Amino acid sequence: MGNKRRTERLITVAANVAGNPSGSFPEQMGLWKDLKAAYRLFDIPDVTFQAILEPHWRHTRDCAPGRYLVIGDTTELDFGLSRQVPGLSRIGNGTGLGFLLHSGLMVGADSEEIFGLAAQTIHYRKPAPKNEKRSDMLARERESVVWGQVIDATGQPPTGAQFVHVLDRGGDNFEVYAHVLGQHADWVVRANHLSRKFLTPSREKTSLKCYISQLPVAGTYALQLRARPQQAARTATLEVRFGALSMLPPKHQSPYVKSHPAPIAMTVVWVREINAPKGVEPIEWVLLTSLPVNNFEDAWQVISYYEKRWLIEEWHKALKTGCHVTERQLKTTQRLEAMVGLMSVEAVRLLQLKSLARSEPNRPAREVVPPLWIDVLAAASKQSFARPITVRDFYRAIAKLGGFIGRKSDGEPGWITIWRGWEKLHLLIQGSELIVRARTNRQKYG
Ligand SMILES: [Mn+2]
Repeated sequence: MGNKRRTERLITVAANVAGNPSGSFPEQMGLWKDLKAAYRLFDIPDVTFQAILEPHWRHTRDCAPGRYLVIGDTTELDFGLSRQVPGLSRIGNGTGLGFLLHSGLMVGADSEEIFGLAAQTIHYRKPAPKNEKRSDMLARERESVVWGQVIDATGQPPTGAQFVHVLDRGGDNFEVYAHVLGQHADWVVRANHLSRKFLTPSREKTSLKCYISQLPVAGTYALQLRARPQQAARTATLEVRFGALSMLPPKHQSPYVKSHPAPIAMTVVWVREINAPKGVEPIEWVLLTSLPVNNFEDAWQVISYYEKRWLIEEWHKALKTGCHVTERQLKTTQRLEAMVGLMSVEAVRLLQLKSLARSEPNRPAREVVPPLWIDVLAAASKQSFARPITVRDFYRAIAKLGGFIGRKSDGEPGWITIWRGWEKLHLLIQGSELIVRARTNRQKYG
């Protein structure tokens, strides 16, 4: 942050935030002097979104050898139309006021381990000028550039590591693939336009839709789908096809695309649900990838990578529902951006805990959280644990504190109960610390 005092202040602010992620800023800071100091910190020109997050991004990217997914996506942070903050831009069909946050979340390719954020950028939507000519529109910087910016900021993987960028349809863009190639990385991206013309291995121009329809079935697999609102749980049977092709450069070219004039080779993987029950929209994904696909197992792996994309949706939920970023009453865009920076890391921590509860449920909680938290939680939830508390026990006990009942039919706890429980736990921890302090004082002064 430029000097030691500021950095220490930031650490104090972050620790206060961590204690109560869903609390308001005044609640999180507790004391008026701490709140004022936090606002003062956020007003220093050097204390930016970028400066707060840079060490976290660097630490995430500095990974051990292995394959990692960098799941990229944009979320709209809408602070509400009534907000008097100069500099916010119209979002969500003009009904909101805020900015776009584009993030790359790094997770293990073969585990669900959450490593953190590899890179992020904030984007303010610029209104299109009235009566704009088409040529001007194409020349203007488009919103899609954020994908390339985050890919470039993620950069080349360290020695022995491989980055696979996993993107939804918003990322299906020639320019995006050129950026990924430029960073010696790979991609799995959901195709956006099935009518788009590709070059087949026999150098014919054909639409993606035509090309995939004549591919042979490589294999089928069964997928267990959890129940969702208005949809019962079911086992879906999925058919998988794959084939090689090349994407042609677009007709309208930005200066960046002009430097990558050649078609880009890739593989299409098409997965489609067959015999879906009536009234249910069958699952269908058309995925484009740079990873080698030679058989059904390879294709299945590509699909499994895309299936992990929901983790970034979970992170967005953690940031919005959990950390309440859009309800925070800060008065400048710089303060709002800095707050989103702090909360970004906090949301990663909460997602890590949730993911650990699923991937390593039997790991002793003691290895993940401070012992005091476990003691307080065990006492508060009136549970006697016969064995050392596991990550899963800990997680479910927090959810129960937040109102989760935990019958078999309730499934896994949702974010809202988790936040409520987390908040209560931290109040209890603060309370227990106050008692210890009060007792010490009584002993001292009698
Ligand atoms: Mn998206």
